[in-house]
Amino acid sequence: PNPPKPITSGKDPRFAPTLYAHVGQPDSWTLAYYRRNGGYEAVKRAFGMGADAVIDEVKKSGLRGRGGAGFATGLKWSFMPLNDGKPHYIICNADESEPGSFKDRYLLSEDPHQLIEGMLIGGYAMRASVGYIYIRGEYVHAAERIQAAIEEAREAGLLGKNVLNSGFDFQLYLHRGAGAYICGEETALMNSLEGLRANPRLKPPFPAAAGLYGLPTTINNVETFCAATQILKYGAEWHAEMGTEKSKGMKLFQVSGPVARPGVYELPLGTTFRELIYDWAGGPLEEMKAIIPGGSSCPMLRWDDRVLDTPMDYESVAAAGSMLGTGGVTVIPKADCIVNATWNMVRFYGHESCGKCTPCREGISSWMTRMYEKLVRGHGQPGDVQLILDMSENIGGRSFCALADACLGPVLSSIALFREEYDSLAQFQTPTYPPRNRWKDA
Ligand code: L3W
Repeated sequence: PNPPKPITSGKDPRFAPTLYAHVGQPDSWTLAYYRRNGGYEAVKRAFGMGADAVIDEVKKSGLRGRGGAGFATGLKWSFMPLNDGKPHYIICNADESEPGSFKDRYLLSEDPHQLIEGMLIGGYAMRASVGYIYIRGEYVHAAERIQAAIEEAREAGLLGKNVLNSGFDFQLYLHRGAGAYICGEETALMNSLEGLRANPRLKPPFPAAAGLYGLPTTINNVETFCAATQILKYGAEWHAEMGTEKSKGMKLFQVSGPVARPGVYELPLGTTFRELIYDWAGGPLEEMKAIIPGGSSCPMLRWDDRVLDTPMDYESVAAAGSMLGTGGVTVIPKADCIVNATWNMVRFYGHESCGKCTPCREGISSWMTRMYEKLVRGHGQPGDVQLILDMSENIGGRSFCALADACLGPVLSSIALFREEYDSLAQFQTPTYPPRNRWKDA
C-alpha cells in the first residue's frame, strides 16, 4: 500500500504518523477495525518474502530498538541461530516503567493488533513459535485489551497452528508483572518469566545465544515490534527515508512537565527539542532550567538554545552529553529545587534496586537516598556534595546491571549543572556550645 497521507500539520508534509495513527479512534483495538484499516496485510507480505528476506528488510529499514538502547533491530534478529533445531522464543518488553516514558501503554491498549502482527513477523523471521508479552502489572486496562486481542486473533486463525495457511505455527501469551522496574531489564525479565526472582543475569551470553529457559531468545520493545509491522507494510525504503542518516524512522516522543499540551507525539527522529516542546507540546508554562531527554536514566541537560536546537536522534543527543533513551522528555522549571527533583529520582531507583549487588543495594538504596534526604531536609553539611561524588565513583560501572548507573545519570548531571543549588543546601553546621566550666561559672 501507499504510505499514508499526513493527518497532522507536521513541518515536513511527507511524514505522517503510522504507529499512533489509530490511537483514540473508536473501536481501534478490535480485530474488525484493524482489518478494515489494512491490518494483517504486513504479515502476509512477510510470509510471501520468506524469513531471511524479512530480516534483510528490517536491516535495510535502519530500525533501531525503541526501548532505550537504540540497538540495530535487524542485526539483533540476525543473531538468532537459524537451523539449530531448538525452540526459539521472542519476547515483547512491555514493562514500561521508566519515569517519563508512557508511549507503549497507548500502543498496547489502543492498537494491540499492531503489536501482535509485529510479533508474528518477528516470530516468523526468527523461527520462533512461541512469543510472550511481558506487561507491567500496573497496566491493567492495557493487559485486558491485549488479552482480548490475543483471543480474537486466535479465533481468527492468526495465532496458533498454521497461521493464515502459511505453515508457520505461533503461540502468543500475555504475562503480567507484579510492579518491579527491574523486570524491564531483559535478563531480569526472563528470570521473572521463568518464575524466578527478577535478578539480572550476567551478559554475555546475550539472549540470542542463551535466553529464556536457556534457549535462543530475542527481546524487543513494544514500539519496535509495532515499527516492524509498519516496515513490512510500507517497505524498508519508506522507513529509511525518514529521520537522520543513522537514526531512521518515526519515534514516539513523550513530553511531561509544565507544558501546555503534555503527551505523546509521533515525529521523525532528528526533530529538535524546540520543535517538540514549542510547536507540538504548546510550549512551557513557566521559565525552565533543565530538560531530561529520554527518561529519568538519561543525564539532564541545561535548558538553553544549544540544547533546544539539538536534533533528537541517538547521535546528536549523545553529542550533547546525554542519551535519547525512550524519547521521554521531561522539563524541569526554574522554580523547582533541583536537589529535591533529583532526590525523587534517587528514591525511585533505590526502591527499585533488586538488591543483588552491593554497589546498588548499599550505594543507591541506602547511602545515596539518605544523603539526598539529609540535604533536602536541611541537614546538609559542607563536604556532603563531595561525599555524593565520591560515592558515585564507587558505584558507577561497578554494579551488576545498568540500574545503578542509570541512577547516577540524574545525580552527576544535576551536580555538574547546578552545583550552587547543592552547595546552598550543604551549609548546616553542627551547633557547638562552649563546654561549661562549672567551677569557673560558679
Ligand atoms: C548480542 C551483542 N546482543 C547488545 C542486545 C542486548 C539488548 C540490546 C541493547 O538497556 C537502555 C539502558 C537504559 N550481541 C549485543 C547484543 N545486545 N550487545 O542489544 O543492549 P544494551 O545492553 O545496550 O541495553 P539494555 O540493557 O537493553 C536499555 C535505557 O535503556 N533506558 C531505560 C529504558 C526503560 C524503558 C521502559 O521503561 N520502557 O525502556 C532509558 O534510557 O538506561 O541503557 O537486547 O541483548 N554483542
